[in-house]
Amino acid sequence: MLQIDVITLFPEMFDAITESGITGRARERRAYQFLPWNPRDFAANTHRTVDDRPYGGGPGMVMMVEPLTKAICAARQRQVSAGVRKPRVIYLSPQGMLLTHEKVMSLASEQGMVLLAGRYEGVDERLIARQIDEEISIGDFVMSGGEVAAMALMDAVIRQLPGVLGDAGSAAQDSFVGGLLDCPHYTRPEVYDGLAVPAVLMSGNHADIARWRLKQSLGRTHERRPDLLHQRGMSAAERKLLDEYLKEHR
Ligand code: 4GX
Repeated sequence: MLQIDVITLFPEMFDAITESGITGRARERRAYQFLPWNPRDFAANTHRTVDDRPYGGGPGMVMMVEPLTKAICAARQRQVSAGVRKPRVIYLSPQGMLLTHEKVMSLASEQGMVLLAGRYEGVDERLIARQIDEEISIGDFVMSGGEVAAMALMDAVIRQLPGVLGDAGSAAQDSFVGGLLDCPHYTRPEVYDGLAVPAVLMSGNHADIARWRLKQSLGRTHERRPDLLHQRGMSAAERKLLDEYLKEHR
């Protein structure tokens, strides 16, 4: 069972994923174990202070090294007790390397991870130097805290765990698995507000349908994420399909 410990000032926020949907069912089925740790429980004073003013001045507050270190060590020890050989400690921050499908798959193959979800302007750099193995960002934007980023990472990892998705929602069919964006999807009615479902999807010809879906994926990736397409490359057959797509779309 994957062990996930999270260091957070807002443990209740994580109910959003541990109690609902696919990630909630996966927890009930013991695909992973989740434990939050509140750094306030490790604070040195009666006010439970975990932040202080930044050296050098400026606005905002910085998370202190000591309560965070104690919380991380408690989480690490719990992971070791649960059988995790070498728990990775990950700090969610816009300064980290961007999260990718490849990184998600690699985390899903580990025994456990400790996530640090920070608040305020950031954490004391010496905490990062001594306790953090890896800094990960979920995108080039700034949120009010690391909790939503930690939940995004957890959700992406949990749905890759064995037995979490059935055949119907197989993770192998996801966008990015083939290095391309997903194709469009349709359900009833056949015509909505004058927009018909593409005829090929009503044809019952499974080879034609697969070919159409790949063509759409190639076309959308070319238009929206040319960086992904250049990174991945295309076979001669795919190049032909993309040329067809470009002809059909003006
Ligand atoms: N991808 N945040 C971290 C605290 C913070 C502030 C300043 C370092 C410097 C984010 C993201 C993200 C908000 C998490 C600020 N840490 N995390 N937090 N984008 O925006 O991962």
